[in-house]
Amino acid sequence: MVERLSEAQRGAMLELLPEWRLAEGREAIVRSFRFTDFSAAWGFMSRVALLAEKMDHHPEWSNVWNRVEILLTTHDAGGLSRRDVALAQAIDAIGP
Ligand code: H2B
Repeated sequence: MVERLSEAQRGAMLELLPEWRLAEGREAIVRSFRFTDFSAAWGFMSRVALLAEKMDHHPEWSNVWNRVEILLTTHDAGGLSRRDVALAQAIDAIGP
């Protein structure tokens, strides 16, 4: 079982992840990406999907043509955990 971060830990986490913001209405972080076209957006999503599967931690996300919205939270913890931080950092390293 993965532990939910404390409020202080959440604050420290956000400092590590300047591109991410807290979601409204639920304990989660979100980031929006914009690419040149659908092909670039889908390529990015494919890379994130392989990473997520390897990390056994999966995003809630959506895509509209060149835009990708990613929301991270840990369902097993009922909020944010270090797994969200790890996946967010790995996603940041991929792109756009
Ligand atoms: N992804 C996310 N975002 N939160 C989880 O709690 C989670 C997951 N749990 N991916 C994993 C899979 C769990 O269900 C499996 C059994 O390890």
